[in-house]
Amino acid sequence: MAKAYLGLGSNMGDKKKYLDDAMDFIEEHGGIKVNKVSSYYETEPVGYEEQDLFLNIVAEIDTTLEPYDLLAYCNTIEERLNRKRIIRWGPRTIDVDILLYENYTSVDDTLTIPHPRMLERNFVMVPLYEIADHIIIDGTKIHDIINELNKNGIRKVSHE
Ligand code: X6L
Ligand code: MG
Ligand code: MG
Repeated sequence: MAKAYLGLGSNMGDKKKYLDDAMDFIEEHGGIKVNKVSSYYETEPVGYEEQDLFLNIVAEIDTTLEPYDLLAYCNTIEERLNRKRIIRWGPRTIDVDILLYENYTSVDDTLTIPHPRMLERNFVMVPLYEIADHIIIDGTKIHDIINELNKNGIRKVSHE
């Protein structure tokens, strides 16, 4: 079994429902066991700013899937939840990213692990730190990455 971290985001329609539906698809896969899920975070859009706020979460999984098979399943979830790619970095019903997969590193047109520029993105690092405060990424303790990060534009939300 490999330990991996997934980052999920939504900024269209019922954002929480899209995140929860995506987590249901993840949980129902026989080769994936969900260990931990972060709180929900409302986050300001990064990259392309003329769009709605995002809701972001991070999940820790154990999986028998190899990285490319896990990626294919993430893409299947995006298709099932009707993701359309119209504007680069634009609005989406759901985005499911592989952030980390064991200590695997891959730089490839279809899959880059760790996820590109994740260390600079508070909408990834803050929820990740909540559920994995001990991990080391690219040789740096997550605690040290978090300390250097600007935490503006991110707010933990309680949906009851
Ligand atoms: C310069 C150039 C600086 C590009 C930043 C950052 C591009 C992030 C794309 C960038 C740049 C991205 C989410 C988001 C996106 C999300 C929030 C991306 C891809 N996804 N903003 N923006 N949450 N808050 O999940 O991450 S688009
Ligand atoms: Mg993505
Ligand atoms: Mg993304």
